[in-house]
Amino acid sequence: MKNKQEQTTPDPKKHNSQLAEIESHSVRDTSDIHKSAIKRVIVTGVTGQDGSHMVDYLLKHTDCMIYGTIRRLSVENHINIEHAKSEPRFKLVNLDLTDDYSIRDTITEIKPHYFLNFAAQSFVDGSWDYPIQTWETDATAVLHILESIRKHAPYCRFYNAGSSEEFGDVIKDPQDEEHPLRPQSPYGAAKAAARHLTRVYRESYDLYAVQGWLFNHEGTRRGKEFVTRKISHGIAKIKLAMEKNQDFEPLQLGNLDAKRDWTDAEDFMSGVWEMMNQSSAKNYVLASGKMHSVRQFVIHTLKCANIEFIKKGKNETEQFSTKDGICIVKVNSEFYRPAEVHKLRGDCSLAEKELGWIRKYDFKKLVKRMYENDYELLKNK
Ligand code: NAP
Ligand code: G4F
Repeated sequence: MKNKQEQTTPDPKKHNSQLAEIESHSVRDTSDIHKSAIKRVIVTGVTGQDGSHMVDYLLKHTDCMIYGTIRRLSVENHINIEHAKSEPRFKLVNLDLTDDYSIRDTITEIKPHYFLNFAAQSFVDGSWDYPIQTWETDATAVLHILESIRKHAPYCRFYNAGSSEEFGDVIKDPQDEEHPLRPQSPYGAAKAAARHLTRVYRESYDLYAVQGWLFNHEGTRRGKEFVTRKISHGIAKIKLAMEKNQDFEPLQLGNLDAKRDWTDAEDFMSGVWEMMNQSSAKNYVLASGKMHSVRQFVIHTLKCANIEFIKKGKNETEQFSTKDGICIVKVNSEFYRPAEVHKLRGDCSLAEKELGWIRKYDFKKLVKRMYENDYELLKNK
């Protein structure tokens, strides 16, 4: 693994003096930017799953000063970063990706060494409902970031969160860095456009700009509209109702045949950070190399919950019931998508070889972790 220095836990004494140094510097002064003892990292999307995990990763493994961006919402949603807010090396700043002034101002004010862009309209299904907003957030905003970096902070290393959705209608299994982009959704198309822009800026202006291909990654901070969390949360709720002898509504899902390569989100953070700290910029696939269907995710979660079930029906009539015939999970075609990515499985051998990237959690551990977390959360509510 490269950049070992960045990987160690910071010495608190050294750290406080470095913090004092950073406070005494005007961030507008770029003359000694490379001499600065502490690197400044902008992380967008810190209220979401990945941004918040990246904040935790950087706090634990580096000395960096972290600027986490948030946008104004009517109701605060800081649950994923509440624990980090008291950290002196973590600051919240306002940035909305749909406002190019706010992107430019944030970059000119902070003069970051790294800009890690995790913010996005990240829900594939939603991208058919609001395609323009998806394009503006996931493609146009990336262009604004690249332009601001080029003009105001060309030394800044840029990461954009790319997706296996860009591979879309896949033509080989597993997919590696050579697989063509064949997106199937407005979301996938926007991420593919961002990929081209990132490459064009890297090649035209010699920027360190990368867009990794991250396959699905999940965990206890996953939004509840994504299928894994919808299942872990839905089945935990049903289990608690069963324990209290209460009635419950069945969990309703769409395409159970869809197959994904699911990894624990925490495992991806070291891979992203390594991608940012190579001698030259290169895009890598991060994935587990294992593929499971949505149906298998349901079955493993039911097993974690110790719920015995009988499976019957096919396609739109498929359902999982208790031995007494009470429906637990059923298909609802309302959750089918206008176009589906049927299967995704990543080949991460390049990242393993060149970045030394390794994972801690496999599929079963991930499912167990998610189910147990939701069960405890609901039980203690
Ligand atoms: P997430 O949990 O949905 O988080 C998205 C973040 O983006 C939230 O913090 C959200 O803020 C912020 N955001 C949305 N619109 C914004 C705007 N206009 N201005 C500023 N911030 C905005 O997503 P995630 O799972 O962490 O994914 C992180 C990134 O990786 C995304 O770019 C996603 O497309 C990509 N990705 C994810 C996966 C995966 O499996 N998780 C796989 C491949 C790629 P609010 O809280 O205010 O809404
Ligand atoms: O959990 P999903 O919504 O994730 P999806 O579409 O794969 O996208 C996620 O992974 C991408 C990486 O490949 C990211 F770029 C993206 O930001 C996001 O994090 O759906 C997974 C599969 C789909 O095939 C969907 O049709 O599950 C199927 N599914 C079946 N029933 C369902 C449902 N998906 C959702 N959300 N809800 C259902 O009820």
